[in-house]
Amino acid sequence: MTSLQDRVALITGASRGIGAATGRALAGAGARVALASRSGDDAGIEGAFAMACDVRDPASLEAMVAATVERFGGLDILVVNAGVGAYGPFLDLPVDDIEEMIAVNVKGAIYAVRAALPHLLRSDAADLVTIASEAGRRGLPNEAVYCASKFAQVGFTAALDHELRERGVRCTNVCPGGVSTDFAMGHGRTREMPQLAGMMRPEDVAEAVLFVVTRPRTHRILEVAFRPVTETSWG
Ligand code: NJP
Repeated sequence: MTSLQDRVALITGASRGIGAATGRALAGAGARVALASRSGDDAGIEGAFAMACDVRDPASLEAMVAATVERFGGLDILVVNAGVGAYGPFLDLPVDDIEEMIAVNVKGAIYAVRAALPHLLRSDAADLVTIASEAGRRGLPNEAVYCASKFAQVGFTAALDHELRERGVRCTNVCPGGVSTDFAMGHGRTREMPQLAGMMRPEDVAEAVLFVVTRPRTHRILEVAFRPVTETSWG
């Protein structure tokens, strides 16, 4: 396992849920962590740098990255995690929900990488980790636009792997099934849905991220996919 001591990690969508758990895991392994979210909450992570940042706004991402580099002296790990979801039959989805999923999940991922990459390229041990989804690996019922946004993330990160690995930046898609967070509650998802039975914990995803970024630099993990053993009737 490679140490995270002195490595700097920026995590988007880190005020709660998977992003906050990932911040705790990376900080616990010695990384200095920068936490981006609209609220700017530090999720109670001691020593973290937290700042309000809206990933729908490229300028906000540029400011977040600049402040992180100013605070910690560089950037080694970017975890693209901020995401939103709205579920239901395609024609029932309000336009606002469609716009929000594309703005946060697709454009937010692209502009986060655009802001961070010049600094990752200066690192001698850089990782880009995208928290995509099982919905980025196959089409799922009542998730058409969410799936489209997650397929976009998976394709973006997988394509960047070709451009970046020889330049020292490893690119990984992390693709979990249902995780027990606030995510999409009230937007067509309920905790009782049979396909979400036995949802995983945010810490399970954080451990996957920690595993990915602590691999020896001799190899890279392209994709980590994992789902609850208890899930039923999933597509
Ligand atoms: O979501 P949640 P998760 N700009 O709702 C922030 C994927 N995933 O942790 O801005 C900046 O608990 C928001 O903070 P705030 C999913 O697609 C999930 O479950 O202050 N930040 C909060 O910190 C997503 O990509 C499941 O409100 C923004 C965070 O994002 C990732 O995992 C399954 C923002 C969301 O916390 C994290 O989801 C799966 C913006 N515009 C993949 N908008 C699952 N939960 O089942 C929101 O396969 N945030």
